[in-house]
Amino acid sequence: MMKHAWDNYRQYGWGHNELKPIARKGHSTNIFGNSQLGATIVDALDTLYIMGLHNEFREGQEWIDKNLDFSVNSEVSVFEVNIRFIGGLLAAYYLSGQEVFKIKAVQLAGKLLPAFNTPTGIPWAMVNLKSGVGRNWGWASAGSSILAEFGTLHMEFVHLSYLTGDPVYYNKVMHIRKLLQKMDRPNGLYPNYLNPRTGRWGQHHTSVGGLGDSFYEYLLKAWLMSDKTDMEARKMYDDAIEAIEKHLIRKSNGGLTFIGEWKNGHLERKMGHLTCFAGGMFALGADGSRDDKAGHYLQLGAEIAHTCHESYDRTTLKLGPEAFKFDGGVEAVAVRQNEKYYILRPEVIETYWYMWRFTHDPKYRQWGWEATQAIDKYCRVSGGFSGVKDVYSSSPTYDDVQQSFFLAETLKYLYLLFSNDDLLPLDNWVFNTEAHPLPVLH
Ligand code: DMJ
Repeated sequence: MMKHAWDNYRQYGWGHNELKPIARKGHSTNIFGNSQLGATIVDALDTLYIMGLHNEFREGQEWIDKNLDFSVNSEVSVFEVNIRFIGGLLAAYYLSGQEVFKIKAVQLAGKLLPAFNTPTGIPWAMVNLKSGVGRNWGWASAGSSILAEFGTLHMEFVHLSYLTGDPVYYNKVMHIRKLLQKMDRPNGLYPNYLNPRTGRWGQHHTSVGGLGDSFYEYLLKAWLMSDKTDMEARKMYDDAIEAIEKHLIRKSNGGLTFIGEWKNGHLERKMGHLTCFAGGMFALGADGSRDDKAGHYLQLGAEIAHTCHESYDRTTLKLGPEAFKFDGGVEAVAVRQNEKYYILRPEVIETYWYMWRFTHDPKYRQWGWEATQAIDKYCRVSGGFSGVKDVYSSSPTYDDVQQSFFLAETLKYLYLLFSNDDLLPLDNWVFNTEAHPLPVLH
């Protein structure tokens, strides 16, 4: 499947950010700006390396060496470029030892730094790589920056300081952490929106899915990446998770544990596909948890994995919808038409893989195999892999996008699920939110 995805991108989309596998041409979205930055190449590199696809890896390296240029007049998402490009380049560097990846990662990081020039030091969501001018998404509450965006820079920036000896990157992300630590949190929850001019929260909406997700993930992973010495990060994670469990996690009438969303004092009984990553996060954070609740968090991870598997199993295609409800007799099923799509996302498989590593219960491989077969049956087209618009329809239509995270994450987690534990052991490696492995800094 990796060969099929890569070879078609190579043939029809080379150098573009992503591939349209049906139109057989390049594709891009506003997160990458208007330049051809080869997002799929950078995102896929470490997966190619891990799978032993060394010729393909070399092709990617050559393209990066000769063509990847960040001095372009293009406005990109700071978060997306950090997790996919800086994360991808750093992982490729650590795995292969090739200097070019480190050099490119540092060059790119330099281009992101102007985004931090705000009155509070909370970065803008977007920055122009040439002019350094930053701004926020028009749709975000009251000109706010997004928690999951400015809160998902820590791992990569700490590694940049480690590799260059320059503390500038470290200082930027520690400043964000200190600022967050000082703020009042309604019910102990972090709202998704924070205004970078005033330093005040925007709308009180809390989510462990889109807009919030990887902020919590990076608190835990900051601790793991520091060889469990960064106790401040661990405490922030523990506090946040306790509040989430109290206010957001519920059991449905049918006995399915789900994580809802908090909107202005009201719990919305809806869970996103993105939220399913949290099963793996709870399992990963079990060891070292407060009051010796390791068994509890492993169990919570297993319950989320089960719920997310149900969201796949209750569809026609056996692929999970973008969001599903637990309301009015409905359990783990999408209700609105615009929530029925599957865009090759990794989160459910990511959770299967973590649960497999921690329990070796064969059901996780079984569930991963079901997902593999469904993707290969319904998302494979002759020009690559495509998302589908309705997982409840037996004749789905394609969205004609092969997302770069399909190669970075979905296929990597599947490969790891069926590999031995000594391939990237979790004692030595921490995966960034785009599944790029970075070493623990002992
Ligand atoms: C990826 O880019 C990352 O996993 C991110 O944290 C969330 N969304 C996509 C995949 O769904």
